[in-house]
This record gives sequence, C-alpha cells and structure tokens, in this order.
Amino acid sequence: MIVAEQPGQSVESSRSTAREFPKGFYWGVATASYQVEGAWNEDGKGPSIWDTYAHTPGHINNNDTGDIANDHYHRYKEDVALMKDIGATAYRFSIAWPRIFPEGTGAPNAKGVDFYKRLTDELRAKGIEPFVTLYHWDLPQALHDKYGGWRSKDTAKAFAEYAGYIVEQLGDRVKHYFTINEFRSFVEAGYQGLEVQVGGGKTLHLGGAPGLRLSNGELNQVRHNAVLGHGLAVQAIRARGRAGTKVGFAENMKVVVPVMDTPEYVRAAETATREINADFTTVLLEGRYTDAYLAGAGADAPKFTAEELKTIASPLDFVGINVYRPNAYVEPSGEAPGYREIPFNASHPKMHSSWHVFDPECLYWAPRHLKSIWGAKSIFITENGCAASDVVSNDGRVYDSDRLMFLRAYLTQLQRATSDGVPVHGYFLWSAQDNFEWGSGYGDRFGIVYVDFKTQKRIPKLSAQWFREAARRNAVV
Ligand code: PNW
Repeated sequence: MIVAEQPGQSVESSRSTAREFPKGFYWGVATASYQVEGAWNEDGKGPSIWDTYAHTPGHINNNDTGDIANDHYHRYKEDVALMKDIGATAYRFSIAWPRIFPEGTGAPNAKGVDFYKRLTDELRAKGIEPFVTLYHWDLPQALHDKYGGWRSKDTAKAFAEYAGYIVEQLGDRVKHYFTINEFRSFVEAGYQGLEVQVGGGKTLHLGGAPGLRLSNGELNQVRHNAVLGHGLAVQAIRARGRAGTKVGFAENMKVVVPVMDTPEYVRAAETATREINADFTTVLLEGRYTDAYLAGAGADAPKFTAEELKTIASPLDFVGINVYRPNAYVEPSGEAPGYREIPFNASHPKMHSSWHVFDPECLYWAPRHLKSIWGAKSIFITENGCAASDVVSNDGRVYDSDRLMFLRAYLTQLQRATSDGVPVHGYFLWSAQDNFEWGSGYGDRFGIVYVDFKTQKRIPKLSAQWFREAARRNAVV
C-alpha cells in the first residue's frame, strides 16, 4: 500500500522528525586532562604516571608528551567559547588528580581546585553543562611509588577520598560525575600491554602508563581493585555530595553485535556481552563475577570479599559507555556458553586508527544491551568519534569527509536506539579538539576542531559544522 503524504507536511520535515532525539538530549563534546591541559608542572601540580611514562624516550610516537598539549589550562576560555560556537550543550572533561592532591593523598592544592572552578564557571556562563570524569588515567606518581598504583587497595581508598573532596568543592557547580574512564583500557594497556583483535587474525599491542607487564593473577587483582575504587568513590560521593549529585562510570564495554536481529541471535549476543565483560561492566552492575569468569581464571582469580562486591555494585544514577567499534559478532550455539564468536574478515572496513573496526550498529547494540540485560534506566554515550588524517586545505578549511560519514552513520543508529525506547540521555563526541592521543602522540587527530600544535590555532572542521546543526535540530542531519 502506498501511504499518501500528510497534507502540509513535506517529505523533508517528516523525515527530520523521524530522526529526532528525545527532548533534553545532551549534545556534548569530551576531552581528558592529560590529553589537553598541558601545564604539567604548574601551580603546584604533582607529576602523574603519564608525565613519567611520556617523558621516557621510546614510549610515545615521535616522543611526544602532554607537557603543553592544547594548553587548555591557559586557553580554557577560548575553548569554551569554541564549544559554544559549535553548539555543544555539555562538556565532559576530566580532573587531573595530581593537580588536586600532588602527593595523591594528604594536603589538597587550592590552585588546582581553582582551575576547575574557573572552568566550570565559564561553562555555566555559556549555558554548557559540565560533566566531570574523576579518573582518566593520570594517577599521581606518588601513589604508584608508594603503593604500586592500582596493584594496591590503598589506591582505591585514596581515590574515594579524592572523589569525596571533589564533590565538596565542585558540588555547587557540577551535578554529573563519572568515576573512572575505561577500566579495561587503562588496566590492560598500563599493567598488561593491551591486545586488540583487528581482523584477519591480526593483533595489535597498545601500551600505556605505568608500562608494566604483570602476571594474570596480579592483573586480575588490578582489575578488581579498579572496580573497587569505583564503588568506594560512589559511596564517598553519596556521603559527601549534595542532594541531586549524580554518579556513574564510563566504561568501554566490549560491544557484541548479533549476526541478525532475531530473538535467538539477540539472546546469544546478550549472553556473550555478560561473559566477555565479566571483569568490568558485569561485576559493576551485578555485584558478582560470573561463574565462567571465576572458573576460567582458576588460581589467578582476584581476592575479594562479599562486602567488596556489594560496594562495587553500589547503585548508580546512570551508566556511561565509550563506544567506538564492535568487539565481536556472534551467533547462537547449542554448546556452552550458548554463543559462538564469528571472526572479523580481513577486509572488514576500518577507520584511520589501527584498532578502529567500523560498524555503526555498535552504537545501537551497546545501549540496547545495557537496557535489556541490566535494566539501565539512564545511559550516556560518554565517547564516540574517530581519528582521521586531517589537513588544512588551501582555503583554510578542514574537510573531514570520513568523520562526517562516521558521525552520521553512528548517530543514525543511536537515534534508532532511542526511538526503540532505549533510555540514552546524551552523547559526547570524542573529541572537542585534536589532542594528545596517548601512544600515538599528536599523530592521531580525533577532534571536530583542528589544532595546529605549533601555533595553538584552532579551526573547526567540516564535522563541527555538521555537529552544530545536529545539536540545533536535536536530530541526525
Ligand atoms: C579512548 N580500542 O580510548 C579513551 O578514553 C580516550 O582517552 C582516547 O583518546 C579515545 O578513546 C580514542 O582512542 C580507547 O582499542 C582506546 O577499541 C582503545 C580503544 C578504544 C578506546
């Protein structure tokens, strides 16, 4: 049957309604302290493990460091004005723990706190909602030296103390907090040497601070201490924050895509999601390690108490997930564990970063799984974006056509999730600007704003033009 158009409603306007996000949806951009701030040793800041790691030759592409980065510490006003120009209604940034506690614990550094007060005041003045990440990997070096960093539960306790102090200091300005960014990435890159499957049987090794290679048993304990740190921080935020303070985590949950959208395949994908995320997302949301995880780990399983599991799964106000790539395609299986992973084909499309397998549907399935498996009631996409080989063209503009394709395709899938009733309340594009991309240094550009790192000149890219219009219409455009 052919359905006639509604009188007075053009194809164009009915389509744009269909692509709309729910009312009040946040259109955010994201960064992290070490990747943008610079000012690594100013105003009483202590060194972080990333300062130490990047200052060691051979660790970072081109021996780049975050010493200056985007100089955001000094240029934050210009940067907030740019966010306003590109239509962002929210900014997710992280706090550098060693700016607040140069020694990790003990006496706070007032000048460090002041920077985040100035930044949040500036955001509020421009009508941009601040979302704070408490830990985006720049651990105070002092805690690494004293406790071995996340190898010790003392670091988890120190993290809770720092989190409680922050909500006391910023609670009048900031309502939304994410405890830890990407448990898996920082634990596996920093304490193991992260391995990523990219198709065709190829594996990539990604390193990070503090640059350790622990045994499986020690590594599982680091994983456990990290989720424990999150739980203790949630408790401290509840105890010391004001009414209306909201908290969640920001994990790069591994995304499982069913080979097809039928009940049997979706069930297999859900089973797989729980199992392959058993060490982080599942224990964070359920307060238990799955039987298969503990059996698989055997003697290498982490040491924990029932009380700790309860702490780890302290109730949250929302769940944040960073979504870039599908991690597995699955089909059902009659044998345990009830699913089978399909290998990535060697020709599977990728984005510019070596690890970045392309599939927009991961931005549909990740939040849908959070709702169907764990009943999540409020979800934020805390990061999504891609690197591209951006250059300034002769007319002074930056034409990032591949990022444009990426954003439109991924956000179409996110909109599909919200229109299916998945409660996604905001989206944060990674990143507000090109910045220090960890082991890749300044070689991988993720921004929707181009940065010339010699002059610190910022140039909004074509994708920023697209983002502004999408945010203005609250729709995929
Ligand atoms: C995230 N992967 O890291 C981090 O939170 C950001 O700091 C970082 O700049 C951004 O994504 C881009 O890399 C990731 O292998 C690292 O799938 C690795 C992966 C995903 C995200």
